[in-house]
Amino acid sequence: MSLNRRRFLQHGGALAATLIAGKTAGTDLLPGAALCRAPRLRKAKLLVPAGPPRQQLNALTLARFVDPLPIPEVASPAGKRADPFDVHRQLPYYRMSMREIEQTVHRDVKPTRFWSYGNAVPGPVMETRSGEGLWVDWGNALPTRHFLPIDNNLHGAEADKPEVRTVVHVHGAKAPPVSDGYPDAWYTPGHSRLYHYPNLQDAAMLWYHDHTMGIERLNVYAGLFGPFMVRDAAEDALDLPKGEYEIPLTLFDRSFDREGQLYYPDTGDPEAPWVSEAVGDAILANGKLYPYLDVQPRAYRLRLLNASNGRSFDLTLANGQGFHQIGSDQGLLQAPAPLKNLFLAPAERADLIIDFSQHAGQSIVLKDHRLNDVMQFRVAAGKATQLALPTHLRDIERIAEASAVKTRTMTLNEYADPVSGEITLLLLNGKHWHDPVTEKPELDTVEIWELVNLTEDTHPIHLHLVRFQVLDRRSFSLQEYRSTGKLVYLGQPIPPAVGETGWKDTVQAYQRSVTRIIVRFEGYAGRYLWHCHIMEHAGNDMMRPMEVLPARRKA
Ligand SMILES: [Cu+2]
Repeated sequence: MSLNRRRFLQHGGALAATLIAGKTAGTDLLPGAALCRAPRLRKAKLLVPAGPPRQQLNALTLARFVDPLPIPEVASPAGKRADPFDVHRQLPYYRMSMREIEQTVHRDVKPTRFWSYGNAVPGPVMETRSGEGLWVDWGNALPTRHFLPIDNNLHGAEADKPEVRTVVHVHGAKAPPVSDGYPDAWYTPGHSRLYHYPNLQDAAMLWYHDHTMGIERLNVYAGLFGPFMVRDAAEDALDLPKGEYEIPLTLFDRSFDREGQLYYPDTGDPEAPWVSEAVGDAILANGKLYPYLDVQPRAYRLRLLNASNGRSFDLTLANGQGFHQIGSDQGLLQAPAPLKNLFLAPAERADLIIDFSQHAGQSIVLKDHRLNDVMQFRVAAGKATQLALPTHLRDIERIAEASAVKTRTMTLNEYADPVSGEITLLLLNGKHWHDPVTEKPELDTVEIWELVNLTEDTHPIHLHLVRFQVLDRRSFSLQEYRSTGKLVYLGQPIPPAVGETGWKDTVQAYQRSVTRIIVRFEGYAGRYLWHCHIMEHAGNDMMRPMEVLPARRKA
């Protein structure tokens, strides 16, 4: 099964895949250049489809700050069910139903068709506490026809498969394999799956989203995602802003047509519509374009999630004001980190404290890349309330490198059509999704994973089940690697940014760098996966199974 082969044949029969990094790497960095300081941004590329002209909406022309920021509702349990590990204990039981909805993304845009887990996109917030498990019945009540361009050449999306299939993964959850939402465990409209989440993990903002083999990128683009908050006593003790002063803020980009409908870019070839990236010009905050939020002159806690298919955000406040990052993917940092900007790749989360106490009566715009307006905070006039931010948040035990029983060196690969230069395939360690499992860590052991990124792009790499720590990043000579297969480093290892020094589940693997992470495989044995979280990449074929083996009995 070879998408790239078919595409190559279309372009004159050339069968040799060219490693795109090698082909285009004409500008190797100077030795010692601070490559790792900031990841290169992905080129925003809006492809225009052939066929009947469908006029794209230019989101930049829309009026700013005319709609209030929606705050997603909190999901309510439908009842109780027994804990599978303790039948005397009852756990909350939720019914989440996927269905087609209409949502107005902006005052001046016609209602948009979305697919949602509730009444809106993002879906309702799941709220739970560490150690308090819950059940979710994820029902598929969607139509049987998809409204976004399926590519039957992609593995798992062949023409013999039903168009509409779903399976839900809670990103960052330490969940048993049967509840993890394996991509092949999809089901069709009219069916549901009951998943149990033990939530034996620290307080953190997780998120649920579709993970269906071959069409995850389309299901998520259609709107199938939402926040999942885990709380715990350590977090409670810090007395951080809560209730109306804690705002879940999910950012995602989209393109729209003039009728207000979602526009997903394609190649123009209905037989092979997959594109390697889908970056839209419209940035939605909790499902609105350029919303505003009325705030008090006091500190707020913002729980940020980047739910974009492929866009990274670089967020700043237009008045130059800084903020504190207090948490990342898997919970609180050891100490608050003062920042002027926040770089957030797809699937990453950031827990921020923004203090408006010095800005009573002002309006402050949140910007992306210092250019695009995202949303506006309108600070009320009146007496300010001060927050004494704790200086210590949580103890983060550093995993000692010496405790690792294995180091895996794995490459990140892109392959391009030699004629058009377009990316046709992406792999991890040169292997396809359906190749035999090669990553088989043993439960309760520590491993170091070296991600050798041979491409020109930053890839956010996510491992299911586990949390990990970022060790360092180091740039290397791609030319040398291509000619000799050896890693020749161009500088010293660069430690993780301060916001990456806590527990992570997604790491930005910078271009032409080796990114090292250290992982303790905890929780459950069984079949999981790891993949790039640019959804167009994961779908073709930057995703690999991972088998966590049972712990060996200690002698
Ligand atoms: Cu990628």
